Amino acid sequence: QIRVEDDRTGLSITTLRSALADNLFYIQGKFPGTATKNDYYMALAYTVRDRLLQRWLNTTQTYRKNVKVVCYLSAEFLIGPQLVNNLINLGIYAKIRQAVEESGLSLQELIEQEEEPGLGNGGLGRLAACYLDSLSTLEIPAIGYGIRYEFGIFDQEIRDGWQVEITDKWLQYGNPWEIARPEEYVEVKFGGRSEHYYDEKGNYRVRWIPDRVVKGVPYDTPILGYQVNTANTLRLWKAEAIESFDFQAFNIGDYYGAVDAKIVSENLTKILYPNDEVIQGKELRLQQQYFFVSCALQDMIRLLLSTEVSLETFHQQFAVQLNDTHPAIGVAELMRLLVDEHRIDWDKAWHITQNTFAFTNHTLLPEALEKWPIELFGRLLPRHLEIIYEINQRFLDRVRMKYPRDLGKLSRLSLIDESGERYVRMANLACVGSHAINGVAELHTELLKKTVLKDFYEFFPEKFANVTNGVTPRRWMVLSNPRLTRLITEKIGDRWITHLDDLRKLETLADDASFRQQWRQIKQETKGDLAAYIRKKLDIIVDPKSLFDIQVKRIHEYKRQHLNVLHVITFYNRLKHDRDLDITPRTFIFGGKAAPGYFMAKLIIKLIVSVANIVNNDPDVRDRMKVVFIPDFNVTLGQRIYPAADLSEQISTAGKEASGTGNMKFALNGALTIGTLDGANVEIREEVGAENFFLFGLTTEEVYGLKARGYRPFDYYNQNAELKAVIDLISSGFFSHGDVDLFKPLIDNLLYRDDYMLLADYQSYIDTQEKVSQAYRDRENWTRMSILNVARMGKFSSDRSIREYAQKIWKVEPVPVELLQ
Ligand code: DL6
Repeated sequence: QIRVEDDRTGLSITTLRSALADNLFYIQGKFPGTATKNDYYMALAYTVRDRLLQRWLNTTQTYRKNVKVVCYLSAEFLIGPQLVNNLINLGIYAKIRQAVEESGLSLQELIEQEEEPGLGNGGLGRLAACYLDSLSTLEIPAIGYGIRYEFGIFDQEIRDGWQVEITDKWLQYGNPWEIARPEEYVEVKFGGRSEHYYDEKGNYRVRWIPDRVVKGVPYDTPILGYQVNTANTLRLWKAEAIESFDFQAFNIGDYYGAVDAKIVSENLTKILYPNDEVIQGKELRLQQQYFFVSCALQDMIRLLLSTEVSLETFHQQFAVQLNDTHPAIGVAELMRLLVDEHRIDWDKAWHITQNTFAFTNHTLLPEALEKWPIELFGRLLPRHLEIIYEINQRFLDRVRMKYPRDLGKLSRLSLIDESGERYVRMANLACVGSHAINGVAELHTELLKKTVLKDFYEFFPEKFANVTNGVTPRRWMVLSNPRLTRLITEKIGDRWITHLDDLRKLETLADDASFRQQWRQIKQETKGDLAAYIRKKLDIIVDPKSLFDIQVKRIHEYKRQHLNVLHVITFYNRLKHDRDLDITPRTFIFGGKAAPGYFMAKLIIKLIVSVANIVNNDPDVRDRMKVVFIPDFNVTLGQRIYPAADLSEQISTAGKEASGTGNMKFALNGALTIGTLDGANVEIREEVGAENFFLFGLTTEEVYGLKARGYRPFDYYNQNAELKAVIDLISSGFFSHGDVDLFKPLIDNLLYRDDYMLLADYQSYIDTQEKVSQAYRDRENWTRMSILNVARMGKFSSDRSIREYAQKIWKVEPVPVELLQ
């Protein structure tokens, strides 16, 4: 009997080759002779997507049967390139490679064609992506809801040392991973007024008469779990104009007017705001937030009603997680939908709403707490403002009962900031409208309870919980570090990929010299790959045998890339003073984007590049140090960089970094950490052991204490000759062609303000870096420490985080998917 495989699902090499050729012809419309690499990439992507569809459609089908679904609402999803991840999760990497090679192509070259969807700024968006991966892998029903930005995070170029932002046209050649569902569009209203009336039964009602309506069109991307049938959906919304509305609103025949309306509507989802920790309060941003949240909630209601289940069970059908305050308007929107549109009475609607939402806070920085001027808010969302006032009144009545006459409490807890210009406080709305509130690392949650959310903690202590962040071992190890994955799997089997605690089995191997040799060899080869990349892209030669000391993350003063630079210059000065100094050679590697309007962050990049130019061209220090700024740090580059690190720089001022996740990616790949007691560093150190972690710097309490006593950075400068020499060298124009003004803003800031206490931490940092250098010389022991770091990283799998959310907050269970159709 001859079995013929379906071209779209078959997995034999012959079928895969023929599917690739077919897709090239029928989808890309190309003969092999004229096809570009991108055509081949697209043909391959469609070949893989075909093999995903059965799982995806069966998953969607399974969820129609009354299962509780997690809806993760996030303004950002930084999912990274999809091709390899899907190959790994489908378990067909090797077969596809063979099929591609037998077709005369290089898989690596095709992989490099993929434009990553840069739909996020950094940690918060990447965390959302790791969580989607874990939700699918754990077979938990979930939908990610967000925005399909046409232009994601800008591409970064460095010109003359300065960051230049280039538009990210990630959709220009099409996106093979998404499927548009125009028939499932929803309408979203803006502006206008609310009208209060009595309905046919004499009940008091409110309706919203908007002055503008926009269409939200969903685009779905499958998120396949690792070697399971579950493929959850990431549903991103694109704004479009509603033709009929345009033609009613504008005089018929006013063609240009109608076109303008279309442009205005579509602008809504054009661009991702490129700021992470600072809010800008732009009207379009509030429109974006409301737009995707309204689309998502309407979508959920439609899903629910299509199964003929009562809307009053909404909170039993959906657990909606607010990823920071960006989707917090959802609290008011769900109330509006339930009360105004579905005529559920207020108290019942409030019960549903509170039991639906849970809120994750991702920052302690006051400048990141979102608030919207009342005038703007009321103009855009007049009905929501009324609803927020009503929620506030009822809530403040309870506050008054609990704390009679405490006006301070009342004004701090109020959803409205009335200390000057009036604002709606989104964090307060999220706290009041949710049944659970969490921080993203133990220290962060504790600090939330003591500082920014103190009054809420005192009022609703039962709502608070901690869920420490995690990262997915599929992307951040299996995909990005295939060599180490192979070695580990050879030794302990492959269960660790979904049960990261299994890495503990490596502990005993840390004492095995031949295992250590293999471990070292792999790190060396991976560093060699990064060195080759640096040479190709930047024409800088770095020595893979030197210690790779890496800091990659968004550029921000609190993350203190400039403290790292102070060390680089100290290292340089020491070498210059004593040319025979027996120093451990280092390559200092930096990467990260600065928010376009953040002058100081851009100046820090300029400083790094300027120092690099001097150091890398100074024959006195040749072969002993190099400094590299790798432009355009993104997920794809992260996959190259994390596995190549010896040392991970996690040096934020204690009490400022909520968690960090880069710290986890580095350590999982065998880098040792130099870090402060900040964010999840604290827990990483607890897990890997203090002896395998390079700790320095003030604790959070010491930071607070020193600030309270009156911190005088200038005294540190004055009293520390080596620090003074470093600062003076920058000020002298040594790194800026004699320009003494260039770095003055940065230096003045350090000497006279130093909000992030670099000067207070300088000596401790330098001393600890010296310990790092010494430790690196003992290669056997360093390797031992590296192995133990990896062995003890089990806690930091996003699978563990998702299990905690599922049990503590969402109350959801896995629902395995069977392939029925
Ligand atoms: O929780 C994910 C990530 C944390 O690991 C980082 O420590 C934190 O800085 C980041 N927060 C943001 C803030 N954006 N907002 N709002 O990106 O979240």
